[in-house]
Amino acid sequence: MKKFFSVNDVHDLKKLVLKAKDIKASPFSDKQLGENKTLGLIFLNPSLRTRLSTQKAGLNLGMQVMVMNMGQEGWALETRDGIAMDGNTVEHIREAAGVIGQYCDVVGFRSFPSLKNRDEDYSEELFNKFMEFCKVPMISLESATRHPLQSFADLLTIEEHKTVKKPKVVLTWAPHVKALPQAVPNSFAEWMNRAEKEEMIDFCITHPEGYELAEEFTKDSEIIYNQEEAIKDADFVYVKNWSSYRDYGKVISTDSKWMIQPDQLSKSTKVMHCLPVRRDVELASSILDGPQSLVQAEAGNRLWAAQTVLTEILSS
Ligand code: AN0
Ligand code: CP
Repeated sequence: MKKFFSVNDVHDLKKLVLKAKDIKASPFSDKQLGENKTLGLIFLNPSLRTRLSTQKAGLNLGMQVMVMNMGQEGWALETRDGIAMDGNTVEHIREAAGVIGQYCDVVGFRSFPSLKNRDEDYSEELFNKFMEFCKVPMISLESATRHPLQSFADLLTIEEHKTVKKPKVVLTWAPHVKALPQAVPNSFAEWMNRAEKEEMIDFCITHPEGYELAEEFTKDSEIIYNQEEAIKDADFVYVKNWSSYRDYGKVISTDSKWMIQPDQLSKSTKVMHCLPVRRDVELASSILDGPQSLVQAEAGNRLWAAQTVLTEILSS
């Protein structure tokens, strides 16, 4: 594996999940693999789970790990070519990424979308340029349109907790006070579509009208506008807010009826969320604190997803 940006970088999905289970069962069996190798984790935006789990994954493999909150502590980055840098940006991505690539053997990079210009965000210019100029294998720590380490951890969590061969997985929109990226639901849909193709799950999506995600991620997934109908009989309900893709970056509804109530769930339904979660806005605290919640299991699995991806990159 030379990069981990989307599910398309995964050759064999089932094998990758099995590998993650093996690594989870025996986390230190490859602790020589990363000897004398450096992992750089570059954040343009905040993070708790991604930062700590990916750092720990590198340490478990014997890597040296450097973390930089570039958004706060780095020079203001320019990405455009052909302009005189006489404004607020101080350093061009060509120089910055080139320098970081010399110090690291693998680079993880987080950059959220602007949510202002859809074409720019969906071109993934920032991630792609960084990769072009740093010249070492790169891992997405959440880019403008995807969060593959999260989706991988989510699939692992589903595989571990399923009680039927082909569980029903439902992605549901939830209310939020702010405009959030589509990266997590895009990526989840992309991974679940692949898992559905491999007969691992059944997948559908529910959201208010106007919150349709880009078809390149949802493909021909069923979209059900009635949440109650969609989540009925679900084995896993994946809760996430996102802003509109069509009316790009806008919050077009904050309808609190879309926050699932415990009595809407059947007893066997498990509830997932990538975190951070706004309690009693996106998800009822009684669900989060109850036995149906898998949020801690998902966050725990972020470590094994990251360690599996690093193992694949280091051994290729
Ligand atoms: C981010 C998002 O929705 O993409 C990160 C989630 C992992 N969430 C927030 O900004 C609250
Ligand atoms: N789920 C997730 O990526 O969390 P952080 O934004 O805290 O890294």
